[in-house]
Amino acid sequence: MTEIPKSHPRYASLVARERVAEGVRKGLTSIQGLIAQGRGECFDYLLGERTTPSAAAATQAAAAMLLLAERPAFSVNGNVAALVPEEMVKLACALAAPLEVNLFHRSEERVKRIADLLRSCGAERVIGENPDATIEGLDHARALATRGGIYDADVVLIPLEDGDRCEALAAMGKKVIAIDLNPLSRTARRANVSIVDNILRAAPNLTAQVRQLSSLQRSDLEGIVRDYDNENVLHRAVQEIKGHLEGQFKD
Ligand code: PTJ
Repeated sequence: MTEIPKSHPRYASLVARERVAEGVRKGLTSIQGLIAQGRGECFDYLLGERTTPSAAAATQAAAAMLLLAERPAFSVNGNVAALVPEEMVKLACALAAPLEVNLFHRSEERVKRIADLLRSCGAERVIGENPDATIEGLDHARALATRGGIYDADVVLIPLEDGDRCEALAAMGKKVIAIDLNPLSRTARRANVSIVDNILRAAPNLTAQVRQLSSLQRSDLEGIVRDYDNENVLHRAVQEIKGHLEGQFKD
């Protein structure tokens, strides 16, 4: 990896870029993952590279929804594996949820590499290497799923997901939580809860929220989910981008 000096004003962003590039070199991340990272970087820049108040509200609702879930499951793709493998394992452990490797540009070799990486980070349950079910409405490789994981889950966390799969999961009656820096994406608009934040910040924030809310009564968690309005949160995210941009040219 290229050594990035800590003093560089764009340190965090450049390190993330290096991690995804390293993911490609190690056979974890697809070449298309570099483009996805670039798109994410652009939206993060527009948001001011911070967790905005609307993202914090979405993160809290996501944590409540996950704590209420009977069968939560987390999807991991090549970008997620490159950027936050340890954080995904911590989150999965906090909720005793399986991590399912689920790829858009699927190759069995890449699935195995990602699964092995998650296990080496201490994951208790990693699936996806032997899919035994298909999600209706999707063409072949993207439809592959695993019973006991995403296929049977009532709540699914889908970071950096494609819009079709988000829609297909929602059509199966699942509650869907997305992490996606683009508030205008089909994924963000179709999910029940959309965390418009960089997964580098969103994953540890979500684990912290799960721990913090875990002592609440079910009725309090249900209240948080009931009061959450995803359309309003996406609208706020766009306003936060607008506010940040206007702030750049104040004087
Ligand atoms: O590993 P695979 O084969 O499953 O492929 C994974 C990618 C991400 C390449 C694939 O799912 C894909 O092409 O995704 P898209 O359609 O480019 O969507 C990715 C979304 O994630 C976009 O809306 C990006 O803005 C967003 N995004 C990218 N990087 C980040 C991000 N959101 C949060 N944090 C990021 N670091």
